[in-house]
Amino acid sequence: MALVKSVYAREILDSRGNPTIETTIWTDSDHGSVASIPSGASTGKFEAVELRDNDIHRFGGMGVLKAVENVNQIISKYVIGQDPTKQNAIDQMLLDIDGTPNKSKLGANAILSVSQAICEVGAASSGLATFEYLSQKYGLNKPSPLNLPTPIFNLINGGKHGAGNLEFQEFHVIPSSRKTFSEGLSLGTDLYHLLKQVLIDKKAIHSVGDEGGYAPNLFSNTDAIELLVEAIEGSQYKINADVFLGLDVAASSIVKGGKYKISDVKEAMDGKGLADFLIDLNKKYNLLSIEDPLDQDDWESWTYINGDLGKQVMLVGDDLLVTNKTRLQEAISKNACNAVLVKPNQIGTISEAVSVVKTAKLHGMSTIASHRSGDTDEDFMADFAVGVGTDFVKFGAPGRGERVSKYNRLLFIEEYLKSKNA
Ligand code: 2PG
Ligand code: MG
Repeated sequence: MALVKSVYAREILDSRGNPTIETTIWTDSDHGSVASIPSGASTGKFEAVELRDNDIHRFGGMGVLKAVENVNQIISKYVIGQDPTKQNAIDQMLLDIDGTPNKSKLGANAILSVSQAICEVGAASSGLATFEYLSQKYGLNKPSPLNLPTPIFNLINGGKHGAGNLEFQEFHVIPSSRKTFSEGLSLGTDLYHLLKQVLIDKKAIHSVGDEGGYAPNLFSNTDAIELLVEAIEGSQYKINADVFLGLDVAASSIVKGGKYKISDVKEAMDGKGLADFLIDLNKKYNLLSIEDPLDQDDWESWTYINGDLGKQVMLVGDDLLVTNKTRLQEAISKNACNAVLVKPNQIGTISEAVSVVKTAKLHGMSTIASHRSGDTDEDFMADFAVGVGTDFVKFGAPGRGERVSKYNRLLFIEEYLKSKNA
């Protein structure tokens, strides 16, 4: 049995040029792992605490030296000597050392960097790829064999990730899940390139936003959807057969005093008004999924929209659920949504994120493994998605290194599984 020999954290940069934490773990069997942690811009208010230094003289207060110190000075003492394959026990120990409900003492970024590195080194010391290890450990993709998830591509970046004029945060194209992963990926890149040409032809801005999607200056959110339709119509793919549309409204980022104001509608709307707007939008575009259609506190309107659209559309809780089992159980009891976005850094340990996937599956909900808008070249989430059998992944546009590292890892896994089953 291998035991943890060293744990070492340091500060690196994420894709927005902000500091983040990276932790390296070695075992006495000379297996190693390196885990870096992403960071959101449109964060839910119920997320676990991302510890920042708030020292305005370093990185505008965004430094993570306290989190780094918490790993090197405190957490490492407990983790050295542990069997890294005991993921749940180590995660529980991390929760106990922190002792707060939201990981505010040590920081969810510090804790997750260790939890994730433990997962990867546990896999390595077991002689398994991380996705195989997760699948064997948790058995969540049974009885079916290991499957590749369907990618959700964010081709237009609005909200807090874009140029400032689109209220909705993400405009997605989603290949039919009948396609293989690599077919889906090439569909995503074809449409990514065609959309750029559509923007150039319209003399619109075609530079990209935080997640690699374009961040054009448009008049309304509906205009952005129309651009996706135009790109698809100019392609070899059939809309609503080969490829579907989706949105992340990220409504918690646009709500003010219980009202939502979007450029498509003159007056500010209450929750029911926005839900009705989205119900109408769906009649026109037959959306496959709508993430965070309403604010994280607006349970009543979530239940209303889920009652209307829930049978046809994936209504995805991101800021609503924050990868938190208690919030997920509340959503289940209120019938508020039918799908869950899974971002381990919203909750802070791998085993808690796994238990959210497990609960969602038990209740027949769809699951989506997700990156963050500030990310690194870390590809762990690709292994996580395959290993626990999420239905979808959301890793941004098929462009920019921190996005394609994850898609490329899925390509590798697809090829690996094919050769193994051949
Ligand atoms: C989201 C995410 C990722 P952020 O809202 O779904 O796309 O954005 O990481 O900024 O919260
Ligand atoms: Mg979201």
